Amino acid sequence: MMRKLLVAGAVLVALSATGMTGMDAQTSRVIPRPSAQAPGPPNPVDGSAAPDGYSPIPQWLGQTHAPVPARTAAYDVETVAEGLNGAFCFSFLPDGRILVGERPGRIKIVGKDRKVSEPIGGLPSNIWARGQGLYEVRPDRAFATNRTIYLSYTVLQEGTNAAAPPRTPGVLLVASAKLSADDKRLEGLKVLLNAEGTGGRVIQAPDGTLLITSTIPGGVGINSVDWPQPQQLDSNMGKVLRINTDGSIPRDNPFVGRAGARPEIYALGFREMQGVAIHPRTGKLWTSEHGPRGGDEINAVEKGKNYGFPVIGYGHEYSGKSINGDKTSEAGMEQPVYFWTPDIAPAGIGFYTGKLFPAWQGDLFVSALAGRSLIRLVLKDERVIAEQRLLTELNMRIRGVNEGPDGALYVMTDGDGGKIVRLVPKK
Ligand SMILES: [Ca+2]
Repeated sequence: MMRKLLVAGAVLVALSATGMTGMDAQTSRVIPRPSAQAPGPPNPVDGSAAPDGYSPIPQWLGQTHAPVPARTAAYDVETVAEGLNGAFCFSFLPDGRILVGERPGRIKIVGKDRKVSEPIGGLPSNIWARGQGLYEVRPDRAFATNRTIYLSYTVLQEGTNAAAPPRTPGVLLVASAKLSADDKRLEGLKVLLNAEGTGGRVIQAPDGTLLITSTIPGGVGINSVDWPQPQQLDSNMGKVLRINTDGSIPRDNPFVGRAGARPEIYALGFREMQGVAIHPRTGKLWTSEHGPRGGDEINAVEKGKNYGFPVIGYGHEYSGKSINGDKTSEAGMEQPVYFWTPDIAPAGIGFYTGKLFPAWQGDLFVSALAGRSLIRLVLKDERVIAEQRLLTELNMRIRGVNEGPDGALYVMTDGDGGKIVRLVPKK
């Protein structure tokens, strides 16, 4: 099985080296996937919080287990929306309404009256949602005038036996569409990129380009050493990718023109990034990343750089085995800004710049699934100087966090019966 995939991969690399580019090459390229999972309990794709006593040594004081902050703020929690099912992402429309994507393949809008709309129509009919699905729904920064939104979702690649698919068979596509004037349908859907990953998010950079995270297979029974794609420039998996909003490749991408390298690649060496945010001052992409077992990371991503996976890291295989002899650093590979071992399973992240909580300005907030909390990281440039866990009183898996246009902090919970709540200063 693995050999067949490798041979197919080699043929396709040869094809792309002959100058075959664009969607034809992307759809004909065979993207490796793990074989089907043995019957048994569900795969904990969001990571395992099981501590195994492994406690890797950080590169500097404060790269993990930072002290609690000196300044805190008291907050009240108000419910904004309820009854979400499998919500994965949310973002604000310019008028303050909230666009929500649910992973089974539904987009809903939360009105200013806090009512949740029916799912909007016109989504791609070929979304593969069994264990994968819709990962991103995000308005263009000029949505008010162009009505454009960007989506990422998984589809079965050509030739997959849908009756007996491999594990995480879906490949990640990025598309644009326009939201109809009555907010009821997507129109003019256009696929922009085959990002190849098992999942991933999309965010618009300050220069207008789209930054995409493309993840590799993970979970119990999958060994990191079998998935070298994050270090391979002929694969889009395990990367941050960068495209223009029409799907074309920016000419200043770091590997444009390099033989055998995918021109979409912006940075490499990642595992499973579920959180993306643009730093409000530097304009740099920050990501959250699930490590395999431990080694969950926050990274500040720079063009052309290598973030190390699976060569260096702070986690173990799910089996408990070490990865690459527990190597945590190497020349030419970037360190995470911060890491957690054991894992918290970080999902959505957001910077806070609002006026309602002066004590939180400039902080990064991280949703934690297994960690069942909202984590506040106090930053000094690209170092963490304090860590605080909020919303532990909810005892829920937290899926997403974003600052609202009103300066409140909005937080979304995971699973069925999920909700969006708003943190405001305590009265
Ligand atoms: Ca890393």
